[in-house]
Amino acid sequence: MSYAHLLLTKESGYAVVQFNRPEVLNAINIQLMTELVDALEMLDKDDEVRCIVLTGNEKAFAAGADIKEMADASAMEMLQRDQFARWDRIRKIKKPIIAAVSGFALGGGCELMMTCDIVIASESAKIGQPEINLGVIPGAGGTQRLTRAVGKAKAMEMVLTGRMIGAQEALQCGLINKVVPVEYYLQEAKDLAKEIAGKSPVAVKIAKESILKAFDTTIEGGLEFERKNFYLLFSSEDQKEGMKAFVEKRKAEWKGR
Ligand code: DAK
Repeated sequence: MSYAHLLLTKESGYAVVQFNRPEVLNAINIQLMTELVDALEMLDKDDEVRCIVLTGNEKAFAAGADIKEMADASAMEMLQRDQFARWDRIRKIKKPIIAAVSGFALGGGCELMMTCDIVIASESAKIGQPEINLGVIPGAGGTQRLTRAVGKAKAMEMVLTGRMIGAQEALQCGLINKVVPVEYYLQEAKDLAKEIAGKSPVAVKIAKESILKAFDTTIEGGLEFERKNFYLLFSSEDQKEGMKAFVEKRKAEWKGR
């Protein structure tokens, strides 16, 4: 499968999807987004892939939606492009997605990063929601996911000023998982992907689904959902194998079912 704006590589147990529009700091145009959704859905169905790494390059993860593409659009055109539907499909990917972020992650780039499940950043990462400087507001979760991740105070500051924060500040406010020197951020993300790929695929998917449930339910509903999923896993071969392997003091061999 070849893409105009993405590079896709498969390694043992995981895949790396890299944005490839370096001349515009990986600005996300409709084609890139279409390709991204297509690639992620394809990898979600691929049994050889158990975890996905999403990355850009050292200078930019993604500097936002392509401003030139939407500058002259009318509200009706924006509605008809139905970009939200595409962004929503990323949220439905079942396998874990690790964002490996260096340089700019702005606007839609930051929103895409927040849609991922784990974020490894380089020390040079600059993260923000600068839409206010363009006369608009974030359009793909920047007022919602950011607020849930960093709290009202920080989200207000970032969205109302458009100011970027550095990797350390993003780490302190819980927006990302880890900061490493720029030469290691991608390898760190790959190592993590490999580690997750070594777990039971069925348990990993259900764990991701259960954690995400916490964002759209009450604690009561969430605990119920978790309990049912916990019971459900006792119908998997992986649960039998995992517990048997523990008792027999050997490494489990996951079947993914
Ligand atoms: N769009 C288009 N081109 C961009 C771009 C962007 N977001 N960001 C950078 N570029 C282009 C620049 O125009 C320039 O191209 P040329 O002029 O050379 O042709 C090239 O990338 C290099 O950029 P600079 O020359 O500006 O590089 P600097 O290092 O000087 O500055 C910068 C880097 C990141 C500070 C600056 O490029 C910048 O401020 N970029 C814009 C950042 C921004 O405002 N991002 C938010 C965009 S709005 C939606 C979903 C999502 C969204 C909307 C709707 N739906 C579901 C409906 C999201 C909206 C946004 O993200």
